[in-house]
Amino acid sequence: MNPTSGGNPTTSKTARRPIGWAAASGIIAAAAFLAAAELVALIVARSASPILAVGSFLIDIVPQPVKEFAISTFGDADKVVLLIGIGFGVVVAAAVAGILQYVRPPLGVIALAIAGILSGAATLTRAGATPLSVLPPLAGMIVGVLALILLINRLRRWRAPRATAPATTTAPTTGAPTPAAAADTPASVGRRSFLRASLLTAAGAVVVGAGSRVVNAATSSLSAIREELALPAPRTTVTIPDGASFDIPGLTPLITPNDDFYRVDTALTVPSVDPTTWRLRIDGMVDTPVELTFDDLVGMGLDEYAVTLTCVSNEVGGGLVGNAVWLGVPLRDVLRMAGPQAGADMVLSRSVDGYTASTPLSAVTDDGIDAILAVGMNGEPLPFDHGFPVRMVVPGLYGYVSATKWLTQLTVTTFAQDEAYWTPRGYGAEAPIKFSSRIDTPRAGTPIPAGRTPIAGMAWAQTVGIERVEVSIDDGPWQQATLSTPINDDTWVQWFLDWDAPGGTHYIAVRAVNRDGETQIQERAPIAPDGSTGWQRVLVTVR
Ligand SMILES: Nc1nc2c(c(=O)[nH]1)N[C@H]1C(S)=C(S)[C@@H](COP(=O)(O)O)O[C@H]1N2
Ligand SMILES: [Mo]
Repeated sequence: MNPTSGGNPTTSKTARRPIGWAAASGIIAAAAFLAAAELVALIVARSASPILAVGSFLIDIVPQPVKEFAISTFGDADKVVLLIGIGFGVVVAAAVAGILQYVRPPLGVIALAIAGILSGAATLTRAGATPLSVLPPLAGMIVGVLALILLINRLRRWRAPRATAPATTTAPTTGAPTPAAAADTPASVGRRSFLRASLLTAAGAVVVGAGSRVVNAATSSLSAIREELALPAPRTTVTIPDGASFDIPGLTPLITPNDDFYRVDTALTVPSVDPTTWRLRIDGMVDTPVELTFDDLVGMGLDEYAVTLTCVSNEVGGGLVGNAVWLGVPLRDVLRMAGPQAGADMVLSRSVDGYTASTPLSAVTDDGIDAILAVGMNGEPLPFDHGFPVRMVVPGLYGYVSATKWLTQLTVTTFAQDEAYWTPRGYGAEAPIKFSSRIDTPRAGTPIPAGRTPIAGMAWAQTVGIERVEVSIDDGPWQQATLSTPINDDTWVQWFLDWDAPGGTHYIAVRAVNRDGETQIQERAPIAPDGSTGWQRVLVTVR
């Protein structure tokens, strides 16, 4: 089977091989280091990829003449050459670390730790570095050290029996041992265990590392595209009326900053959609199917709309509600291009990731409802989390039946014929927002000092408007709160009631009345199938 193992060379080969395997272990541990770092970078600090940080650090510290030499010699490929150089350096250093860990433990671990500290320091020198930037190299260091210890220990276990009993495992005169005999020796068990661990670690590192880097690179070039996206100026803007917001500590701001806006979706990773290749198809029960590019869409003219979004999963008093100034195009104008046919009663909107929502056709075609395709949110292109480049916003309907992000298709159809993502999962096919009110301050669990203090919060009744908000203290009479001036009927309002808080514990309850004269439903309902109801009542402590 193995004609070369007839003579004496086996001795020297056996002696050399563990060093080779130790070097390989070091390289695999380094791969695990980089892969873990890339994965954590993707999650917490996109620009903190250690290998790129070290690369840009080197670019920064390299003397100008060397830089010029590199550019004149390698041209556009200078960065590739640099990365290959670093890669080569990493491989050599990692091999040395592996050998050190085998012959002189824990020198290899120490070497990896130093690499972790140095690359962590390099990431901190980068522009835009935050304290989170040290996490990728730190995670890499931990994973790399663990991998190195694991592999070198297995390597040692494999080599140990061979050293003590070499004669029993090989038969130099007849060649290789029989497979059955080999399977039973401690050496071959050790060998298989080492090789399996090496292979799994190496494969895992390649898949995780390369995958994370590719996703990171793809989405960061998209970040650049988003950053440079010049949306046409709005033809009309939202005017915030005087008295639209109160300056009360603890009260939610009237407009929710994008970073604070709640996020709800089924997407495990945020879809990357390039606006230059984005298309919106409008099909189904229409006279002429239409396909729009991003430029077609924004070319229709953009206007600002202030709309408060609400999630069906918002519990009474909860935070899954936010208000933004959206920039977009009326859905009715877009649908009119295709010409919905008689008999249709639903628009099934579809996201690039397959998510679907069922919206009543009337809600997106009625003149009185500002249903839009939004491309901007609070003065910037839609954030990736919130549906870049195009999403739906429909006042008065819960997000899951109306606010499709990363939108790519609108199919005009019927409720009888089609159903959306959440419909077979226990949620209503149609779900108008149940108007509600919420207490922001004082909060349960945060004691307040006795004396004058505002009770304040938010209330919303999209498309109808809030008529008044009433507060009851310790189940006493309902007192009318002061409302902020609404931006429009689609946005929430703030409210407050001055309270001379006596010491002790008190119940505060709130309810709203909408402009149709209806009082908020008192009876508690769970979020499924179509939204919670109930009056919020909090227990506050006054000291
Ligand atoms: N593509 C897609 N769009 C989606 C969802 C989703 O899961 N996938 N969730 C919807 C739900 S349930 C809500 S409440 C809103 C939330 O929008 P936001 O994350 O921008 O606040 O998005 C809607 N649009
Ligand atoms: Mo939602």
